Amino acid sequence: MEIAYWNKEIETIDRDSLKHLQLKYLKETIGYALRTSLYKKRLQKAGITSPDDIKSLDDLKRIPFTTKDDLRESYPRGLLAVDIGDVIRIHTSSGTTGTPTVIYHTQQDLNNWTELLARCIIATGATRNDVFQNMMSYGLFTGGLGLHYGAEAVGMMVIPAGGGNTRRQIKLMKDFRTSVIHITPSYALHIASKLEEFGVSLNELALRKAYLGAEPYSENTRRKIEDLLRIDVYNSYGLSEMNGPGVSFECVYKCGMHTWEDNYILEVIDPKSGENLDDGEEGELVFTTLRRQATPLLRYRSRDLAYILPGDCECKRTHRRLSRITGRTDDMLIINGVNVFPSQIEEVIMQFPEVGHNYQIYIDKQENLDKLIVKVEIYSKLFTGDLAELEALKRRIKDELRASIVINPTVELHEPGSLPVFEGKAQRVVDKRPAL
Ligand code: DLL
Repeated sequence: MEIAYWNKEIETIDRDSLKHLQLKYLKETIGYALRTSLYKKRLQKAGITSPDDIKSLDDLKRIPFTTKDDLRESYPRGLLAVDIGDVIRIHTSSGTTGTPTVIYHTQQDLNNWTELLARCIIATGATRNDVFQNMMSYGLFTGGLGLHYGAEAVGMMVIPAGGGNTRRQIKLMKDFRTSVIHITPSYALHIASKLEEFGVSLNELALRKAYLGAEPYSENTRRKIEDLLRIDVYNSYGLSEMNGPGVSFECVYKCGMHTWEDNYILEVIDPKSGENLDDGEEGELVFTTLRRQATPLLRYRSRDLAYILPGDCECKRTHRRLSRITGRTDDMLIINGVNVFPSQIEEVIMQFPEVGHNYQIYIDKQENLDKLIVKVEIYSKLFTGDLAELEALKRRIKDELRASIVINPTVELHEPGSLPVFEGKAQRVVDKRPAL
């Protein structure tokens, strides 16, 4: 098979040269990190006051981990390493409470990110002649704009459709001969189930490939989507703290996701002890940015569990491959690709004086899409009152939730004592989605 590369030299670089490059970039990154209030203190404590204090990649272990809480506590500018005038874009993502995490980008940061996505796209065998329909939402979420610029750099015709509006998505795919889609697994299944309803057959479409990510899915789901849409599905992993998509992506051999190690140092650690694990051992993924100026992050704990696939890939790329994400070490939920922490929901509903002590977060599948139902107990006297008042309360809770978690939940009001009570640790989340 003829293998195409976007940047063959760097994608197939020998491991020794790659490590050399990592060290050079790590020193540069330390230089940027020392300009932020958070890292200045932390690095000094670890005896690192200048990039020259980093002599080898092993010195990375002297640096403490960075957590999502660190990002939240540094909001809005504690991790900004450049002049605000040099920042040209920000992206944010949800934190465990109302405070989001923010990543700033310089022009060079965005150029680097675009380069990574161009590599990913070419690695899947797509070309400039493909028509790319981006069904990830545009905005602060990184799935939309991230792939968008990568696809443009490759020279594809980009349809920036964004998420939702299935009828229009299908019409766009048909009218413009879309050949590559970027989409969450759940939305891909939903679209597949709707083709018939909208009177479109697969023969009228020109689909070849789909890039799926932003939420967990299994090999079986991949095969199902490949069969239903008659396409090749490629797994794509990323997180907003590491730019977003473009961290790890499958090549045409679809045997794990190459992680661009000239841009990220990837460590797999035992989540309990923090010790580094070997290739093949499952643990928490920890990333260090190597090419980011505006928001360098050192040893960021992703909370995602996976392992590195030992051995070489037939595509000759030397950047190591990640397994599927096998789980998380925290309670973050991913609902139709959107990350939600139960604590965010609790924070919103407990603002309402009408709300009692108990609530439940219930998630299920409906027409292949995730459905979120927030069940809350309210004080009984409210049930004897006006129905319209209850409806208004429900709407207010729903609106506040939507504003906070960017998902439109169904809100149910319940009488006190009607939701399950737990003597020990409350089981607030009931996730009825089929196992992966
Ligand atoms: O979801 C970035 C992204 C967009 C990746 C589009 C791929 C495609 P966040 O919103 O910060 O960023 O969510 C990151 O989503 O820590 C994982 O738990 C989960 N996740 C992302 N990709 C995958 C995947 C984007 N392929 C969080 N498989 C991560 C399983 C994934 N989980």
